[in-house]
Amino acid sequence: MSEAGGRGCGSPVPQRAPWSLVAATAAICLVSATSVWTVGAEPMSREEKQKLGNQVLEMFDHAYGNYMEHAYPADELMPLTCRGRVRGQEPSRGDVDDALGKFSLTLIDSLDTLVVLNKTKEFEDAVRKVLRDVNLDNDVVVSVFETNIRVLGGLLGGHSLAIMLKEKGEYMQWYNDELLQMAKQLGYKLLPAFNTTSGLPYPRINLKFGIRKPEARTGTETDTCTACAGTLILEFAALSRFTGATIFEEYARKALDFLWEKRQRSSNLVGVTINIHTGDWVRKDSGVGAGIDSYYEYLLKAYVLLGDDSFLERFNTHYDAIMRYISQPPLLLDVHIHKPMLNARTWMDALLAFFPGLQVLKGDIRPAIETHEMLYQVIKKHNFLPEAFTTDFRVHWAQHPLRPEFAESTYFLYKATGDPYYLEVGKTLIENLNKYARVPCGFAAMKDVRTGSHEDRMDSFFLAEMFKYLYLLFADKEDIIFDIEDYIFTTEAHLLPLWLSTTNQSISKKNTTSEYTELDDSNFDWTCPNTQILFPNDPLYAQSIREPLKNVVDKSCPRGIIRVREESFRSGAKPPLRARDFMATNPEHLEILKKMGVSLIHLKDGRVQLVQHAIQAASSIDAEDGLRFMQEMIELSSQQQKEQQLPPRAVQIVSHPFFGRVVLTAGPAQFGLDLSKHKETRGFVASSKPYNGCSELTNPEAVMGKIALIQRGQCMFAEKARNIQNAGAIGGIVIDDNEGSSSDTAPLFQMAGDGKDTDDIKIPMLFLFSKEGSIILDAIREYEEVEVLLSDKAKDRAILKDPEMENEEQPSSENDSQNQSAEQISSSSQEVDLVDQESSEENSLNSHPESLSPADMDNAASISPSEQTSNPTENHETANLNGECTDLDNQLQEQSETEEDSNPNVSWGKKVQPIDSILADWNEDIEAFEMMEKDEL
Ligand code: DMJ
Repeated sequence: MSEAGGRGCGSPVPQRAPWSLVAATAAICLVSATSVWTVGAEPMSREEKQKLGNQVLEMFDHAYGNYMEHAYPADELMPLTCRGRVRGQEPSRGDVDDALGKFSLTLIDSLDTLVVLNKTKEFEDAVRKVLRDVNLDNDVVVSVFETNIRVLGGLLGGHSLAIMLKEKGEYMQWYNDELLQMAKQLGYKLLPAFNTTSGLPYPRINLKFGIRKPEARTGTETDTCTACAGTLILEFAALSRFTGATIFEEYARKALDFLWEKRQRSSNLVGVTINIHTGDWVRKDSGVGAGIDSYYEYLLKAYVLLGDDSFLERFNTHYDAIMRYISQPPLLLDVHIHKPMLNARTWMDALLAFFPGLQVLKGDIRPAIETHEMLYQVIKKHNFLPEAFTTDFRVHWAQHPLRPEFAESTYFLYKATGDPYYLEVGKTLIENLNKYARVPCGFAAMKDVRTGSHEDRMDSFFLAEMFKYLYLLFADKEDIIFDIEDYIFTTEAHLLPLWLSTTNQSISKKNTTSEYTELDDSNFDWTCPNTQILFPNDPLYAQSIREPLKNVVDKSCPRGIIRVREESFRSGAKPPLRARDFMATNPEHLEILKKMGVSLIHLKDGRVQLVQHAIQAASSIDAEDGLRFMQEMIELSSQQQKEQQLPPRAVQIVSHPFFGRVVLTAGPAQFGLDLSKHKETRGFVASSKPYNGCSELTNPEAVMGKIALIQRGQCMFAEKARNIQNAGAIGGIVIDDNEGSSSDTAPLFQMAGDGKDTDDIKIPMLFLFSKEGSIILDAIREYEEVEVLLSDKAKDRAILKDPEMENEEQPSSENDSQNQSAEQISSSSQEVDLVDQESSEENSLNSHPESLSPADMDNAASISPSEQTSNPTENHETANLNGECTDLDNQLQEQSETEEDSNPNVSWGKKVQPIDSILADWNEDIEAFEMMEKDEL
């Protein structure tokens, strides 16, 4: 046990005012609960836990080994092309690349994971490599936030465990604080970012030239995200306390003080982005996910690590607001900081999955169990948590970059409850990673959880966090060579020792302002002390909380904004009219519209337009309902637009040595066999001659019965399709002729017909960008015979397996999963049903003869004061899920193209303008709704 009294998963120094003991008691809960579980989910045997732990080790070796072999010293591994990602050498992915500083990011981020996973020898080697190879002085602009949590945190975590090992006397005997010296060097490099009047850091810095010098190419930004400015204290304070250089902790505290000062005083919430010079909130929406997440996390953890009450007081004030406005169990929904009863969006992002873990640390177990269970239901439906999903659990953004937040919360909930259910959850996560994300050269992010297609990306946080939490979930105390309870996890899961709380404390409180109102403790009735009693008395407690949520995802009905004013219910008033229920021919509905200040305008060309004037509403409550109704309509219309466009398809390489492990994102065609309605097409590939497929094929014997590869260009897609079909091909893959194009950076591409009847084309046609196409072409060069599966969704590898390949080498984890083929087959077919069910629900809704569907409204003429608001897929200035700012165009926008621009009959996937609206008279709310879809992902 540490000097700081570390207990549970990092507890604070228990020597404070009584009410500040909330977190301390939470930690006590964690310990007592784990030892009392007797009934409920079947306990997991020690052997099974060990087996799963070993599986995690094998998976880590696969990820780390491939990074070291094929990517190092690059920052990250590109697992599909099996090479390193070097910034500047790959097409830019926008702000995501700001994490890459040419400093061997993945190696540094993995350091303390090696020790947790008992790979001490490898740790020693890795530290030597960092000291020998890593340069922190590159002329590259990096994100201050990412560099802090991943690199500074990685070096400090490495240092913390290096000195622990050295003290134990066997490993690292040569170590002389070298990692700490590097951390200090990096700390000084980040300090110029804080040169603002507010003390909030600039979002980016040039590692070599700092900020604002001409060579720096950065320093003109005015905004940063709250998490970006508020997620420094753990690393900076640790750096100060390790080194005695107080400046780091001072700067981080000053930034936190400023954010606290700027909180919205009536709601006690903070917005997503803030102007670093004026302190004005730039984005006034507020949640617990992207852009804000780790600000809250660091307030509570700063209290735990530094023992400073002011941080707990701030956290509790915010937490009270979160539970009052944002938490709508099991959902967590963004609201507007000035009008916190108004939801700012109708979807949630995947980053909020860390929140149940934080609630455990706080001691508030019930909502943690509820939200976690809801997230687990979403995962069971899609195998992974999509980057964003709606309140009725449809996919809003289908990517999944192997984020660890859900595993993190699972670990903390297991620690808190001791309920073996959470071990089963962890087992599912392991199985899904092996089944769907594992590729021969590491683990690949999911490009689309619906199709199972991959992205050539394995982020460093996958090694820093995912394996740590999964391993710890199944580990017993004796499986780890040190006491994990003596450390606190940073947001990147780096370990900082709790004894820092009593070291070099001189900076403490020097700059931290204090201005609080005592909290009403009844807000925390259900916090740890209660739980402590509940668990021993009722071991089924967690299960009883989960039970009502078991079908929350599958049985959920489509819904838009879910918050309905409490006072409406209290007064017995009818809930407000929902956009989805609205029928233009229903007189009662028209009456309600009028009350809400919404008028229906019938345009000359037969289209209908809705306009709202808040001042014409019968009351301010009706005006608010009207605004919400308009917001729902906009959301519905944009949703429907998305649905009108064809979803991506998958090309899965099924032959040796891929065995279905590589899944490429493919663009659909608006003609030929529809893969979503028919069975997939499987066949060997063959290049057509001529390669552009623009005339009768000269090698029909080669493509007969195969899937023909054709190059894009020189004639219409439909013409290519006809030529290969005439030659006997069973399908076609068009490969982009623009070298370097990739689905990682380009929007989805749809192949349109030629403006004529294309019913004669019966074979399926898919489009691959050049990078994905090269993966197939390279495979042909290497293995000659390459078999692929064209489908709407990657198929389970166990089903795909060619009997002839039965004896081929498989990773051990896969062998395990293959033994369960029967189970897998049934679960995958169930999933298909769910998808069908989902789409048929939507069709029936839209085909209602009387309803004014959002599609009708899409065509309304624009009279909106703000055109950008009306089309949520255009011109998005956003912050991404790591809390950075990015442009969403590439991700949300979908293209549809033919080969020739000149064809007048072709549908170009032009954007249909969604409903335009006038939202005058209520400027503040207009801003809130403008923000709704412009969110950081
Ligand atoms: C990690 O880099 C950190 O956890 C950060 O706080 C946000 N999330 C990513 C991984 O998803």
